[in-house]
Amino acid sequence: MALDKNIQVEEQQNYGGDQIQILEGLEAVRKRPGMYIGSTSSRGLHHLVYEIVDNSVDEALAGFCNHITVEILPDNVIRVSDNGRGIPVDINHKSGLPAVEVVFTILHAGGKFGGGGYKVSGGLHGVGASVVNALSNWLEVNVRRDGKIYTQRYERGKPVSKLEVTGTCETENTGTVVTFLPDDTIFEETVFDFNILKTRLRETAFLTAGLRITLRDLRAEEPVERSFHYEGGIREFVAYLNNSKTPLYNDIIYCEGEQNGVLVEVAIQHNDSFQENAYGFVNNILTPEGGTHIMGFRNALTKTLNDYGRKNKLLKDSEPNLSGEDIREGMTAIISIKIQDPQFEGQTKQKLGNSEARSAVDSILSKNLEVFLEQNPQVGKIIIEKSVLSQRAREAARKARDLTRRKSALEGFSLPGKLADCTDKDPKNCEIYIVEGDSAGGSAKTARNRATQAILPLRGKILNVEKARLDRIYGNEEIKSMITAFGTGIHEDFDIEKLRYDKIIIMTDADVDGAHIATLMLTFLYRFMPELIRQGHVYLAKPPLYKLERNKKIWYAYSDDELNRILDEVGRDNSNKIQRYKGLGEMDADQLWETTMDPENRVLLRVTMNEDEASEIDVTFTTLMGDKVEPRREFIEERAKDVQNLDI
Ligand code: TSJ
Repeated sequence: MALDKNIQVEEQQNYGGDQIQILEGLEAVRKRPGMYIGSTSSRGLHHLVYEIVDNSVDEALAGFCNHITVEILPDNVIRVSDNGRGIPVDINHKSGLPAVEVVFTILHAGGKFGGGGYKVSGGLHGVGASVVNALSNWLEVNVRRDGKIYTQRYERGKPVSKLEVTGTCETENTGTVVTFLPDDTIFEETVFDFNILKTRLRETAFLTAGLRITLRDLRAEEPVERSFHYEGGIREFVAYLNNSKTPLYNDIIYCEGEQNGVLVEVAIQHNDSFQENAYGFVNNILTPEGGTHIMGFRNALTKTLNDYGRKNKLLKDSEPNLSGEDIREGMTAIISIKIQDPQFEGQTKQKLGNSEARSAVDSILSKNLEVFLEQNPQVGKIIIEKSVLSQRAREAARKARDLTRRKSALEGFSLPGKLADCTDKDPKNCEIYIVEGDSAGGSAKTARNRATQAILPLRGKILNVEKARLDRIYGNEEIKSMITAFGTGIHEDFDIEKLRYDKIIIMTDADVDGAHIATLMLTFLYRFMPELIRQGHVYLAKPPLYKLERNKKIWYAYSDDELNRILDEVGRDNSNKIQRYKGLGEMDADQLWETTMDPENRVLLRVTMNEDEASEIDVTFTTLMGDKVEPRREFIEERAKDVQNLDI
């Protein structure tokens, strides 16, 4: 196939070697990078890598590539290599440039060419290689094709050499290598995070069955390498997400199909938890806001299971239909579609709008799920029985909630008895300390600034919401008092405008138990009020680990490193008195104020979450809070080195 027919460049006026026009295109990218890659923060920086990798994934989807390697070289240079056909190098007649140069110098060329087939690079920010080139200090491309090695170099988007043959290779040895250094005058952050790349590349490997993706970090003396390769694709993704949970049946329900140009793949397995854990992907891009593909999925699931339950008398005629929520309780699922021209809608342009996606997912899943249930009646029975239990718990929870609502309407708004509220009523100035144990709660009440700091002591370990159904959660005293104290309500009643405190500060002992209680608290907030975390209202207090006394002077150290720094400064001899704090209770109120609560001196850790890693956050919580010991031990060992990193 002639290449010039294969390449369509959007900006017609850019043709004919009109260099100025072309440069203007990329200059626009440098002027307003956010428009093209979302942001110039760490997120945008990592996005550059995905933009390049997506091109290799397209080559894999087309069936010509089965291995992609991503390397972080010293000085945060990135190298992406694949064993595909190699980007075409012949001259594109319209522009007079080699095809590969068009890819790197003309805006949007990347997502447009090679018509036919499904392109992940045509997605949300799928703006292609030219944007990465424009935002790189330098970029080098290396193509192996027809027994030759071709090379070209660019600086800030402009070619500084012609495409040249720089060597030869076996004709069977084909592929593309792109190496680049992100421009440090554009990005606020230029250091790559291995874990962020690892999560995303693992996800990409799950979504592209059979493709191997290797990630290598060559910045330190000891190279670090991870390789991802899943013959089972999204089936293995679901198994991975359920790894630390107990599945309710062994099979992973799986189907794939195509309808009106939409490729659909779905994998489902229920576990004994009470959370829904479903992720939709459009052209390999996560869609947290959902859209038509998710609507089709939900409709098919609810209808097929109700029909199945009725037909097989698992649901009595007298019983109401199961709701979608009942069926999705404890369900882990991946819905992955590939579509030629995805339309994203809504405020954040993250919600899929294509109506053909809804009907494709709906009919492909309905057909296949019905067959699966007929062939696996034991699985059908388990899902229906679980859903009926969920339905009853939901009904009980609703009644309990209605009762509370009616009660508070009668009695007026009443705060929990244990809360020592602050006097200032402007939420902007106020903070609430959630404190473990009544005794630490007592010191905190004495220590606090009554005007702006409220204290809510909780008794012992709070309920693990990963392991409880809704009715128990809403019946739990500690959880009820947090909900009323915050003022926001919960679920469909949740309203962040009603939040009574700007900061919610979790204060626990600096030991293993304290960390466990903090995790239980975060789990509750993440599952039931994620908006509080998203908007940055949730913090962990950091009490000191050591008190050092020397010649009547006192220092507090919040880590072993800090203690050593102080000791180096003041001298290591026997006039040092070092106390290791085992709990908040060992400090008197003055010390607690000075070290942990005084806004002038304290250390607060803000809890954040990276929405790009949504599926990984779930793995974090269920691994930490689930019953299985082995996955938890592995997880903690793997993360032990960056425990101070609070991104959940
Ligand atoms: F776009 C890019 F430069 F960012 C990039 C593209 C970066 C990397 C690492 C790889 C690639 C890439 C592109 N890998 N493989 C391809 N394949 C093609 O561009 C290609 C090859 C052959 C034909 C053909 O019709 O013969 C068509 C295409 C689109």
